[in-house]
Amino acid sequence: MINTNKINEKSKSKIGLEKHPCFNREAAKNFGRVHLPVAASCNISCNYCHRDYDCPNESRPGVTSKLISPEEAVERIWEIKKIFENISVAAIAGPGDSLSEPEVTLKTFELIKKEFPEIIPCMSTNGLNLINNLGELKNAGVKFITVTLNAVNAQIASKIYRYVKYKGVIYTEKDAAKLLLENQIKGICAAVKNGFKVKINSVLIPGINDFHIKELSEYVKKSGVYMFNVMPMIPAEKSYFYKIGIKGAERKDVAAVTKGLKDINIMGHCRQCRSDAAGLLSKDLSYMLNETANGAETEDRHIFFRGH
Ligand code: CLF
Ligand code: SF4
Repeated sequence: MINTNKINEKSKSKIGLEKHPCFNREAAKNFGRVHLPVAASCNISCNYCHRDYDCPNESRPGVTSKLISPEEAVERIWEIKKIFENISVAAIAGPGDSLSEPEVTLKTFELIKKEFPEIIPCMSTNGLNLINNLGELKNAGVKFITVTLNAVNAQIASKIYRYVKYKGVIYTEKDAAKLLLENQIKGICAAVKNGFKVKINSVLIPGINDFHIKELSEYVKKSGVYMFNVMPMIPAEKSYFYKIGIKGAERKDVAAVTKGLKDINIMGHCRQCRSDAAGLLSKDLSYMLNETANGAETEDRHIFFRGH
């Protein structure tokens, strides 16, 4: 395990690592994040996903967040700060992919930079369109990026993705996997080189990539990525994997595949939070914001439906 205490205190403070609840377990005790569900569409199709729900790459499967505009995102930050003051991070993590339609995501970050210069902007993505948007993300003040990378082998990746839509062309099978993987690696390398703090999320899929986690971790180590987060797959209802009976993974499966990994900063406190999560990682307050926005709380606090 990398000793994060060794990181120079000054550089920590400059990028905000000391206040990021996901990139720093200690910070999670006091600081919270707010997710801004502005990203509607997705440019790829993962076999464990169904687009009635949030992107399961960083979200709780089966949850549907209400889509909001960039202006409403700013309002959402004001609202959550009234309830929980220690919001240090504002992030975009769905409900689709943050960079499928980058204009909305970039506009949201621009508005945040003007209104809340003290808040750390963070974003997660499948990585297909990362390399094409890094400059704009940097200009918009983004410092923390998470890329979901489920394989570093195109053969394995081709079992995880059904298609990839890129620059107006739809790719399938091995072509889709190869293109996605190439763009993910290019995006990750460039992000690290340009000073972003990068985390890699890998969804653990039994029988598909569980035997591949060690190889993935080797790539993470040599890439200069800051943190590695292995998440158990819970296939969304109606997803391809769900239909063909591929079982999800559990936390104990994650523990088993990450146990022997050395010299790597493994995230052990991820909550697979929803794309509109708000507050401490350990205490989601999004239902309070949703009550305000919707006028009334839905029966199941974890599920409410998109207005589009
Ligand atoms: Fe959100 Fe992700 Fe930024 Fe954190 S979540 S975009 S890095 S601010 Fe955190 Fe939630 Fe786990 Fe993600 S607990 S799912 S790792
Ligand atoms: Fe679903 Fe994959 Fe797109 Fe996320 S990146 S919304 S999991 S298809």
